[in-house]
Order: sequence, then structure tokens, then C-alpha cells
Amino acid sequence: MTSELTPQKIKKVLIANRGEIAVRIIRACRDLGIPTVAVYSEADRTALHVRYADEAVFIGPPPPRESYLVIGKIIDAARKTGADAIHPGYGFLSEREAFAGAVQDAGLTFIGPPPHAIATMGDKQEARTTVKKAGVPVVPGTEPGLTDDDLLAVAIREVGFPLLVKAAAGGGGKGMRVVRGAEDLPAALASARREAESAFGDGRVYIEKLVEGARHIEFQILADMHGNTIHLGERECSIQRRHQKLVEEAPSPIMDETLRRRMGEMAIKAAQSVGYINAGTIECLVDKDKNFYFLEMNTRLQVEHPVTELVTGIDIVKEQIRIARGRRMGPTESVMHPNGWAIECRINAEDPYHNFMPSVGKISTLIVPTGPGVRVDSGVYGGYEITPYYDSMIAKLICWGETRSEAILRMRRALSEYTIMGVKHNIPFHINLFNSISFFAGRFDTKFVEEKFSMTTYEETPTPEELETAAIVATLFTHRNKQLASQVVGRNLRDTSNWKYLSRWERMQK
Ligand code: MV4
Repeated sequence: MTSELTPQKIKKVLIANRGEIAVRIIRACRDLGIPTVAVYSEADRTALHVRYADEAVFIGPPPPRESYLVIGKIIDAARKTGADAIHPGYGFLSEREAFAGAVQDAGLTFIGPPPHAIATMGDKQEARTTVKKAGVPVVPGTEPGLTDDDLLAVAIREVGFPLLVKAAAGGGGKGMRVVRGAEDLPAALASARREAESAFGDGRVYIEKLVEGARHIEFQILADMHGNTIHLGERECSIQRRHQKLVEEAPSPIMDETLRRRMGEMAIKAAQSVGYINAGTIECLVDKDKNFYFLEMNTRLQVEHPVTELVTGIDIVKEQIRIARGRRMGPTESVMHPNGWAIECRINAEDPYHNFMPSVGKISTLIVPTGPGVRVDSGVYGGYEITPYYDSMIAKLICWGETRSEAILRMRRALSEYTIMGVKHNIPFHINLFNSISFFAGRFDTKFVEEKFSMTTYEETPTPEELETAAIVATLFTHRNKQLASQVVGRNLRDTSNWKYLSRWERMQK
């Protein structure tokens, strides 16, 4: 505990990651005047993070198990270069208690949470029990240590059907089973256990009532060593496919101030219940009646952190470094009023016309959008070779606007400018999504992409005016509050001249 609370000098940061997030972290370090060390595998000799870092250390063959996941190699690389701190990024070793512990044991600073917080939140059932004890709402479900017979009894007596069987060691949807009736439970328990055992080496499972038609909304948390824990508002992450997020935005189209206050307080309580320090995310489900439930905590910097940065003006990676140094974080209060709207598209080397199959090859032409309200966090360049060894996300396109409709219009502009040739990519998916009236209208849940969206039968390309109409209707529809809706769309809806857009919407519906 003491080492966590001692102010740490940070004179050189090693980034234990690759791709766009390694580049993002190097940029924050450079802004702070801190030299950086990249690590790279055989497949990443010419990668952008290697070019941008001050130094780079080769750590082995392309498969992550032989390079980016080898704790000893990463720590040796830090020793060899004199790096005194390690940023894990996301994925790879970022949520391994053993890695955070090994970094500290080597006398280095881990730019992330304390190992015990990673461990508690990494066990999804223990996380559930811990935050529940602190008064955080969780979905009705089971406590640890029950036999299959106990689980069946509790399922029938208390939880009800449909329910979900979840792996304690899981997260991100791995090892989940939907069970619609008691007769199917024993088989589901057995198969979930088998899957969890082979995927995580830990077959423990638990049960939760299935919350259907919910949205996935997460809160960004920052906590420093001086007892300050705040939230930076929410991100809406419901646009996903097979547990891979595709689009994230901040704020959420369904959020109002009361809900943000209540969920924000819940998120802070959840983080404090494990003594959380540094940046983290509380993942929640929000149902149609705006009941919310803690799902899990991600104890790392997330892919989608830029949307929060754009609406708060806070550099989250900079704050992570400040916090790791034992300083007070910059912001002193939770962010209750995000500035404008930000949306992120994950640009993946995947073919949306063929079941999102990963695509490899050399990027022959690359033209990256810029201009007002556009940010691109990318790990690639023209001539870069995409290999099959790592995940297919090659860039993030993030657009900001004063209102949601302005952010969407800018996203459409930026997507139309983005040119990537030589590999298949999912920009056509995003273009279709941003033509969907339902998406404009902010009417979607976590099943939207899989069940209600298709690459062949999307809605026609609306004009900017039609888009605005949809946004106005949506916000009135979801908020039932003209003042809030006016804020979202940037038009005073008490001024009846703006209601002409509504009759246009009615015509469109015919
Ligand atoms: C749920 C749920 C409905 N009810 N739990 C999926 C990943 C993991 N973080 C938890 N997940 C879910 N847990 C209960 N009790 C629905 C999901 C879920 C989901 C959650 C967030 C984002 C996308 C999702 C897609 C499918 C299911």
C-alpha cells in the first residue's frame, strides 16, 4: 500500500503496447516532456509507435504470447533503457494483477490502478458482491460459493427467467449463456463452466437476471492518491456487434442531469469500494425505464476515452501520469455538463460485406480527414503492412460538434473524405450507420447492429435538414423535455418556428 501512496518520479515511460494507443500515450508523454520507450515485435519493426518513441526495444516474435504478453521481457526492456514507469495501454497486460504487481516489485511505477483493484474487479462475481455491499445497484443474481443445485433453486425462487449464466473470470461477453427456462439451466451451467475453464482456467459461473432491450452506458472515473474520486460523465456504447464496440459517443442521447447525478454517484461509490486509483470505467446497463445496474469495472484506459476528452477538455492520459506521480489530479469536480457532443467510429481492417472478416495487406493509399471538429487517433500510415497477429482496429475517427447533429454531420463529412486502399475496412458500415434515421434519432440498444441494421437494406441518405429533424424528434421523444432537447439539438424548441422540422419528419414517416 505504501508504495502506491508515495509520490513517484517519472522520468521515462515505457509503453507496453502497440498501435494507436501506444501512439496516443507517446503523444501525452511528449506533451509533458517525458521521454518514451516503445517495445515491438518482429511484425512491428516499422510500426508508428516505434517511429514516434524516443527509444525502442525489440521483444520477440509476432504472437503476443511470445512478445507483448511476456512480463519479464517488458520489465527487462524498462531496466535496460532506464524507464522508471510503465503504461500498459488497453488489452495485452493492462488488466493483469500479476503485471501491475511485477512492475511495482521491480521498483517501477505502474501507470494504472493498484493490483488489488485489478484483481477484485477482474473477478466479475467478486466485483458484483463488493460494489453491492457498498450500496451500488446490481442486477438480481447469485452470491459466490453455490452448487449447481443451489443455483437452480435460487434461479427459480429469486432470479426468474430469462437469466444469464456468466463466467466469474469472464467479462466482455465471453462464456455467457442466455437461459429461458429452468429445464435448460443445468446444461447451460455445464457448458458455461467448460467454456470458462478452457478460456480462463477458471470454471466458476454465476447467474444474473437478463435485462433486455437495455443500453450500455459507462462512466469515466478518475481517482488520485489524495482521496479525490470524480467522474467525467458517461459514454454511450450500445452500437456494437458480438461484443465489439463500433461507435461510442458522449454524452448519451438518453441522459438527463438527474440520471447523470445518480449514476455518477453510483460510479464513484463503486470505484471507492475497491480503493481505486487512476483512470477507470464503470460499465452499466440502463433499461427502458432508466433503471441502471452496475455490470463491471474496466480497470484500464479505454479505447473510447477520446469522446470524453473532447466533451470535457481533459487529457485523460496526462491525468493518469499526474496521478501515478502522486500529484493531485487537475479537475477537482465531476463533470456534470459536457461541452457539446463527441462521437467515435472505430476504423477496423474488416470487410463489412463479408461478416466483418479481418483483412490483411499493405495500405496502398491513405488519406486521413482533418478539419473543424475532427480528430484521428491512428496507428497506421500509407505503405504500412497490416498483419494478422493483432486486433483489426487501425484507427479511431472522433468528431466533435456543439450538438449531436453537428457531430454526426461532421462524421459524415470526415467518413466521406477518409480513403484507405489496399485492405478491406469498415468505413462503408459507418457511412451506412450514419445514414440511419434510427441512429440519428438516438433510438437504439445493444442489439441494434446485429438485429436491426443491415449493410444492404439501410435507410436512404437523409439531407442535413432531415437529419436535424430526426435529431429534434428523437430528443423530444427520449427526453420529453423541450429544454433538454433544445440543448441537444442546439435549437430553441420553445420557438415554434423550429417546429417546422417536425412536420418535415411527419412527412418523411409517410
Ligand atoms: C448483461 C446483459 C443483460 N443482462 N447482464 C455483455 C458483456 C459483459 N460486459 C456483460 N454483458 C451483458 N450483461 C445482464 N444481467 C447484457 C449484456 C450484453 C451487453 C452488454 C454491454 C454491451 C453489449 C452487450 C451485448 C450483449 C449483451
